[in-house]
Amino acid sequence: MATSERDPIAAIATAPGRGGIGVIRISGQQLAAFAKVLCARGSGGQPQLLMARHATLVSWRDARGEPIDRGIMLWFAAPHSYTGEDVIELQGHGGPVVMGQLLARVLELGRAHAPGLRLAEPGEFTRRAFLNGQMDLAQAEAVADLIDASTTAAARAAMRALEGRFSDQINTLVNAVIELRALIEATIDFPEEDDVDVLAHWDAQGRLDAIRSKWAQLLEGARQGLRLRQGMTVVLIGAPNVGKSSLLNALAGQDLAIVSPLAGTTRDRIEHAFDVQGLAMTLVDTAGLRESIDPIERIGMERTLAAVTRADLVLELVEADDPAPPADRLELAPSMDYARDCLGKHLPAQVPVLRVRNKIDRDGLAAGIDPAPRLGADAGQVRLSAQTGAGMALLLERLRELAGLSAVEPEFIARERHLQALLVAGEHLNSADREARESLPALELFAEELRLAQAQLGSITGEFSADDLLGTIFGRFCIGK
Ligand SMILES: Nc1nc2c(ncn2[C@@H]2O[C@H](COP(=O)(O)OP(=O)(O)OP(=O)(O)O)[C@@H](O)[C@H]2O)c(=O)[nH]1
Ligand SMILES: [Mg+2]
Repeated sequence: MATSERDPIAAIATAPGRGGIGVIRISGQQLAAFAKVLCARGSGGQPQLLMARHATLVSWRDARGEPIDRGIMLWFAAPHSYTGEDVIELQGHGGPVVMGQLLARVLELGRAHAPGLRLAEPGEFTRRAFLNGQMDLAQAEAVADLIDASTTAAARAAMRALEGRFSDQINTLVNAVIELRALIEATIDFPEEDDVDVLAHWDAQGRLDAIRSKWAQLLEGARQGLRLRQGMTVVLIGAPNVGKSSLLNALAGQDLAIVSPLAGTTRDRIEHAFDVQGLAMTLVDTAGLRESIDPIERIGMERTLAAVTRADLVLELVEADDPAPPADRLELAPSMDYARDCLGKHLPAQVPVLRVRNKIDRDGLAAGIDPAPRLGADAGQVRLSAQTGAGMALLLERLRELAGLSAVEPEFIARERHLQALLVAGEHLNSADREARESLPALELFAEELRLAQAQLGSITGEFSADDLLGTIFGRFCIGK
């Protein structure tokens, strides 16, 4: 960070736009004198006393004495504040002009009374909270995830991570690794002991097994938390008229896409984000795939295929009475030669395909779900009617399952960074395990693998963290947080 970590900083903390109130936040060291200046005169024109954590009514005026706004001021003395520094909050009326004027006045007064006062960079308040030990790195990330949460389940999981549920489990694991390391490293200095005996004496294998099983649990938790954070993109594909747009409308609960008995109705890609029992899902309706010479329809099909390449799941719609059995890869009817050639090129091998047999009402069939008959890309099939709604609940259940979310809500929210660190830590734990099982194990190597695993785990909570990592993390925050 180019600017000083120690300068006082100020920013509008509320979202841009109009709102009932707007908040300006100031953080820095030794801001008591500045706070007094900012609340110099109360509404009655009398000098005021500012009490920590008490609301004080203040009128703010510009340099000529013209009123800017009247609002509430709060004072948090270090270290009992969000950042761990002295913090001042000004709550005024939430309009962009009045907030802008008030912020300008704060910066102006700061020149004389808060040397170095400048605008805060994105995430800088939270960065200071982390650097001052108010929270660890995983908790700081949870702050941003809470603000960004698009479903209730994601918000709850972010809040639990913010309260330390994830960090506590990481710390428990780190402590177990440290303990085992300490036992082994203490014996390395006594070469007269046989290495195999040392490992057996401390039950190194038993301890390592316990560490690895705790690690596996945490990895699964992080996977679930990551899915919750990232959501899932589901693309609807199929021949024209199978009812893709009808299914989108049914899932979204509103008429988003035009439905008609004419084949080739949808040409543009239509996206809708919604909440499937806590999972943020983006559903993409696409142009039906068929042999066509219509140039616009062909562009639509190109877009369909492009959408497939970034899908987490493909819903392949067919008519309920379609004789083709579910395939272990996406296979299209012979009439869709053109699309098959393109899809073969576009479909990444790992994208699971869930076949949906639509219009069961027309054929008098029952709603139902078939589990995936084989492993691989085939995710099974669901029989339903987008028109009557029969079988829709089964589809939603299957979607959640395919998203990898178990019936219980994920315990905490997680990021790709956490998952990677856990995976690398797991590799070191595996190497330690292999070493311990050697007929002539080397204690140094065993201890070294534990140390590397510990460093990876520690990077999640920020115990070991590089400056550029902090830049990446906090740079994505909003200003004022
Ligand atoms: N009976 C019955 N008709 C359905 C069902 N779902 C869709 N349809 C009808 O099938 C026709 C085509 O539906 P759409 O949703 O427009 O199909 P589409 O796959 O989006 O078609 P394109 O946009 O042309 O690719 C419409 O007349 C729908 O009313 C269903 O579950 N049962
Ligand atoms: Mg359509």
